[in-house]
Amino acid sequence: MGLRIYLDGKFVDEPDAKVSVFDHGFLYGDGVFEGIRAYHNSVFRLKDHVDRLYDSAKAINLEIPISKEEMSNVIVDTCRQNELKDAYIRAVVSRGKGDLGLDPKKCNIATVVCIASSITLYPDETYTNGLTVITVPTRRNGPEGVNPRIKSLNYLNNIMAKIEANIAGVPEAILLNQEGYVAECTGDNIFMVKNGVLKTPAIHLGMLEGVTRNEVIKLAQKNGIPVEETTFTRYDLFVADEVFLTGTAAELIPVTKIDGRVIGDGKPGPVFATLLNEFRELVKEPEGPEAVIFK
Ligand code: PXG
Repeated sequence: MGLRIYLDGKFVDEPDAKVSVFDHGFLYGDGVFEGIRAYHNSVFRLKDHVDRLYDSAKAINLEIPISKEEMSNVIVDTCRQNELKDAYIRAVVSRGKGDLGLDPKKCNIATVVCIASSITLYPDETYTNGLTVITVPTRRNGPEGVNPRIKSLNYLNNIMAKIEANIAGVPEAILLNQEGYVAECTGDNIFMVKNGVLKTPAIHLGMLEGVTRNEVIKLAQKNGIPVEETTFTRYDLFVADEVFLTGTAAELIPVTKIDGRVIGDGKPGPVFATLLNEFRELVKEPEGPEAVIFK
């Protein structure tokens, strides 16, 4: 059986989940989205993702035609409809159908889509051997343009960086910000460890404030690992003891080579191991007020 997709108020079969070619999400990349995971019948940090979706929409002056509560129910119901215990969920809100001009005034109502599917992960050995990544010429777009905190449907900047990684034959790219400081990767945030201190770029340097990033910061604090949200360069990454990435899909993934430099001893480090372990514990048996169980 194919997927059941939520589209503008109802669930339809995948072949019927169609959006107009006049939708400004298609014509202009005008819209916002979220990538969310469910573990063991529970949507992970649903509130954080829904809040970020509505903040992204607010920032681009896009009115989402359903409430946050309705959106949360849509996300959970999409998992139920597809009988998925573990899922990768995509919530998309586009400006909706307009005319060929870019003016969003012509779009009467936003299009709301929710897809829940299984997830494709990095192969197991990546978690034991680590990724080889590069920094790329494409810079993270700064807040003077489309603010990178907005999870917009305009991912071309990140896609350019991904293409540069593809051409170099590596799976991920590190983007620097306009000033040359480390920002993030194409779909993941970045962390480094030096002398026992966990460091990640401060949000104001221009990046998406990842849900996973924030969880990892909390887990580090809980485990007595000092954390700094700070500013660093490629040099700091080259001489780091450990580097790893965080994101909804990848969870935590180690990086063992950057621009040809071996990081630390070339193996995933102890801080990474501790935090990955803690993170996997966190998603194992969802409980507490933040767990939305949909069994
Ligand atoms: N930075 C960017 C630019 C992202 O798009 C993250 C960081 C991590 O955030 P979370 O909240 O997931 O911890 C993201 C989100 C993909 C893909 O297919 C990944 C994202 C978005 C869209 C597609 O790899 N990651």
